[in-house]
Amino acid sequence: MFHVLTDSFKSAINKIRFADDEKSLKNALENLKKSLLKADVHHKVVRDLLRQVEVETKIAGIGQNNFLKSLRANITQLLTVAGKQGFVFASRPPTVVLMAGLQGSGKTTTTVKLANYLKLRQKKVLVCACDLQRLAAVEQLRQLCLANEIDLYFEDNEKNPLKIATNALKKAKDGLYDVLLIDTAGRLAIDEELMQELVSVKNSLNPDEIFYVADAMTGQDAVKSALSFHEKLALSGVILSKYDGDSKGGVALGIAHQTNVPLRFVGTGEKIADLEIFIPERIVSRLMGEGDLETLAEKTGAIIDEKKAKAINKKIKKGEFNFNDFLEQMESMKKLGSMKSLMGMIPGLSSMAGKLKDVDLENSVEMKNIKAMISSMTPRERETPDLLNNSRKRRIAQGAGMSQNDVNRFFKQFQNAAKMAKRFSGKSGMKDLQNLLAQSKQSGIPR
Ligand SMILES: Nc1nc2c(ncn2[C@@H]2O[C@H](COP(=O)(O)OP(=O)(O)O)[C@@H](O)[C@H]2O)c(=O)[nH]1
Ligand SMILES: [Mg+2]
Repeated sequence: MFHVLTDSFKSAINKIRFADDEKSLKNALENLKKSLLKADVHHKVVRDLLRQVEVETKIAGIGQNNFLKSLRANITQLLTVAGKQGFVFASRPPTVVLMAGLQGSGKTTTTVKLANYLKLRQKKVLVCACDLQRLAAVEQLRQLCLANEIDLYFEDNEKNPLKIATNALKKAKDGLYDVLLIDTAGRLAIDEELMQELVSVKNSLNPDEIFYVADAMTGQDAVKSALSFHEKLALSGVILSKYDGDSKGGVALGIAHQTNVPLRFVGTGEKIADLEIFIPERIVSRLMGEGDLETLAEKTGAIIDEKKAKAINKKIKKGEFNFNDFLEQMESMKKLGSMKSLMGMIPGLSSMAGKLKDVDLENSVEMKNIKAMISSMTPRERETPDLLNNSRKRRIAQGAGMSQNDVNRFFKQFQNAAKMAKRFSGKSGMKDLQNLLAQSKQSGIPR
């Protein structure tokens, strides 16, 4: 999701060498300024950021290292405002979260994304339908919750959102829920009635969090509307939705600083898995092209069943990883969200993410072909990949309606994947991985 910004950072950083003159510093700053403005970072934010970097770099000595150090420190500072990070649980459950925002900003989708995020982390979550403005709103939420096995509280004949929210809170307490998420009505523009509705829910439920869902595609308008909501409601977090439409990605850099409310999560797609936690240090790593393995590990950790993972790991070590395991791994990958967003978290791959068309794992041709090939195998072949000789491959190709070349190519990929997995699963595996990371960190950003 940050590949546009990441690319522009990289190109700016490449303008300045290890020991260099003022002209290349100017060049680098100019380059950065252009791309930040193009990405719709507010001009004052850009000016202050670059001014600071310029002064600091000059004091420390012009060169790539000092430039990077200063850029990193100042962006981290820009993204960091006082307040909570990620999802924070109240000391006494249920943690009550009020979701607010304009109509169409992504409140309902984000509410379900957040519920799903928490559910994957073994939390008991109740969603409450308090958007009574639009006829179809409750139904939309009901469908989304149903599809994602999330508990929903709604009332058919009640017209007062405050009553519904109050009843939902009672249910959340009685049912020992960890979290209650309240989806509310939006308006096309900010209006007094809507604010009153939100304020009354706020006053009587006393939520632990008030999240404002801001549509990243509206650029600086997202910041303005967040500010007006903040004035009335005292927001505790912003969630930036639709961050996958990346032309105006710069809002993410400025919004916390401009509103003085921490950016907590970012929505990166229409699918329910497309929600990412926003932790400034990690985002800065990503912007600098170093990836974000912590978030990746956390994401996979929430999705992968530990027992199963251990069993697979054992198989990999023994060289027994087979096609059934492969399929299963692919299936669980789907839950991780889009390929593009995952690639952005891997050091060295982040710059590739932008060039990649977003692969929809579930519906990609590759995935379908692989499934077709595996289902053309006999159970024994699936368990024992080494069985595949030429005549078996020919049969599988025919069965899947593909060429033998396709099967060969897939088989090679599978073998490579198994080999890679084996390399990293051994005792030295973690070390290997760490060395790899250390190398990519040392080599700095230009890659
Ligand atoms: N591409 C993309 N679309 C999103 C995202 N979040 C929400 N949407 C879409 O935005 C539209 C409005 O979302 P909705 O949740 O109904 O907005 P609400 O009126 O604030 O509740 C829907 O079509 C969603 O699928 C996102 O992160 N990325
Ligand atoms: Mg809605």
